[in-house]
Amino acid sequence: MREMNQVSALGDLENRWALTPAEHRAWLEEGYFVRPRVFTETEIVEFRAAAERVVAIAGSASAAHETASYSIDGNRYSEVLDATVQFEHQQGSGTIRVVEPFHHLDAAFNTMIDDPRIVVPIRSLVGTERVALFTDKINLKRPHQGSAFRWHQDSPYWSHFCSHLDQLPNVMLAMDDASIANGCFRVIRGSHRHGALPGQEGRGRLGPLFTDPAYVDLDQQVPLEMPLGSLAFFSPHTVHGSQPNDSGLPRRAIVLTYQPAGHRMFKIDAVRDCPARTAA
Ligand SMILES: O=C(O)CCC(=O)C(=O)O
Repeated sequence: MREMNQVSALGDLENRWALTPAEHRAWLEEGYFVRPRVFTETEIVEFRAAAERVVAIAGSASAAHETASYSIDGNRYSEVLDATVQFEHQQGSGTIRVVEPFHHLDAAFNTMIDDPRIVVPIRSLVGTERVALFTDKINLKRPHQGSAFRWHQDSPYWSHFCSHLDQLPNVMLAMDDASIANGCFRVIRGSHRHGALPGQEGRGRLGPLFTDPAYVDLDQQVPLEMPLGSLAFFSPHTVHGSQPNDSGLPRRAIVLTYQPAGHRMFKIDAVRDCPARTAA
């Protein structure tokens, strides 16, 4: 009897976090949707602490392995601990802007990847019964120094590596209240419908990864102001970016990207499948 109750409770969880018809429509038509306050403040405080632990070890490893550092188009990167660490763009800055991937650097994140609040809707967006992690990033915009992310799609970045580009949904978790003032995430509504768009050829090595402005309809941009704990789901083809953080408040976020089960991750040569669906 107890076992039956447990199965039924897990089934309820599946139903509770399932994609709604409105979300499914928004996904198809607009290329994104937001679920506010999915994670509690207490959980987010723990994730922030875990994120700062990851940043501290990534910073120490980068400092200890100077030879792992390199520069592209004037920006500094470091390859350490099976992760790519990006530094802020100001000359000589030691402030970390992005760590990708990071889930293997703290147990709290390895558990989060399998959370039904994320995995249940993600299965519908991938379109398979079982899903796996593709890649994961911590994006940090520190007060008064977090730089902008230029308009881009993720699909061109992954296109040389992956043949299931249409099945790589992203989910962003807000670890701080995100507002226009602290450089919230922005999407171009409906831009995913055109697939992978032309990049900016002749604008440095990274230029081709940024979307040609002729294809970015700024009238359709939506700043995703959202309270901490919210999730923003967005398509790999959705053009997105953000403005600098000129405020005195941080804007930290996690972005997870999933794929059909059984495929290796983008930067780590291993398969990281999520648990199977629980029968209702
Ligand atoms: O965090 C942001 O504002 C932008 C994130 C982004 O563009 C990305 O992770 O691809």
